[in-house]
Amino acid sequence: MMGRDRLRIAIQKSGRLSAASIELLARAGLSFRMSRDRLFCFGESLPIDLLLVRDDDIPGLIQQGVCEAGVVGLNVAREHALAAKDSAPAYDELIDMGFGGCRLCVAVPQDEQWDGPAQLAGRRIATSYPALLGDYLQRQNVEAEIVVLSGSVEIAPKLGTAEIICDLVSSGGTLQANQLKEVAIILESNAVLIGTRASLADERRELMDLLLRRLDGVLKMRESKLLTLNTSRESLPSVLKLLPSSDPPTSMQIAGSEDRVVLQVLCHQDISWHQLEELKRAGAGHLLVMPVEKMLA
Ligand code: PRT
Ligand code: ZN
Repeated sequence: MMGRDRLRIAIQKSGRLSAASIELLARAGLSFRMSRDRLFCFGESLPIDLLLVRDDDIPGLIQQGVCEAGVVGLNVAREHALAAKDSAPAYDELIDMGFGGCRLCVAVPQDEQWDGPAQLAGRRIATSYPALLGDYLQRQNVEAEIVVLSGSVEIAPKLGTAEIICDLVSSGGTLQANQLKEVAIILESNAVLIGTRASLADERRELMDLLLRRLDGVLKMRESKLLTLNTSRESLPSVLKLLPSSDPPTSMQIAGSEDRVVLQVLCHQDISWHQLEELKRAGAGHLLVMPVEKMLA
């Protein structure tokens, strides 16, 4: 294949993942100009363009080499990879994008008592995820009939198509409204960036690495907190030992005080109440934890 010097990322055209995908890419410093047909966005700040498509088409587009990466639910990425079991996966799961959370569940009628997966033997189960469901049943050593539906799986019991379903759940409201209850989780899903980093040899390899570094930075920053505290010089060594971060802290002298210093440190994960209490016991005062996102907003 001829080398290309622009990278193409496929994202969902309209649906649950569209806005968050664009927002995250924008935060990573990518800006775009939309084509008239609204199917293509030309990358202005970097040579990275977007294709706007149905999410189900994204794994196939990567496989065909039409684009190098895409944002899909882990449910779509895994379903497609499992369905193509004989061929090597055409993409890797590169980054968990941290949005679009849901779970693929088995749900049974509310009035059915649940004693475990063996209960699914010989039953009809409606789903849009036959490969993931088939894999789950196999792991549970259960044989059941899989009825493939492309949408509105939750109404299958009412239509008499199947009494059990396997579908995505987020709030649980849809199951409840259809007198169903969740009994087993097959997959916890988030939106993921999938792509073909390993097989890229031209400029696209560098662009992909740049994109991954930037997304990683944005996602880390999303979870980051800035911890500010002050302490006496005497307590400083024991407070420093307890700081919940591997980043070096900044220290500032308080004006007019010889003894007290202010410390600030960026923490890339949650800071527990227990950690704060330990810092206080070591002599830290005026502790303040601020999400970095709020400070930038
Ligand atoms: O047109 P296109 O094919 O691109 O869109 P689509 O209709 O296939 O996808 P879309 O936009 O509905 O979902 C895209 C992705 O969002 C999915 O692949 C999941 O990774 C993720 N996601 C997160 C969800 C949900 N939450 C979700 N709740 N996808 C679907 N649902 C549906 C579910 O199927 C059920 O009908 O919402 C209903 C359940 O929601 P609750 O809140 O009532 O439990
Ligand atoms: Zn879809």
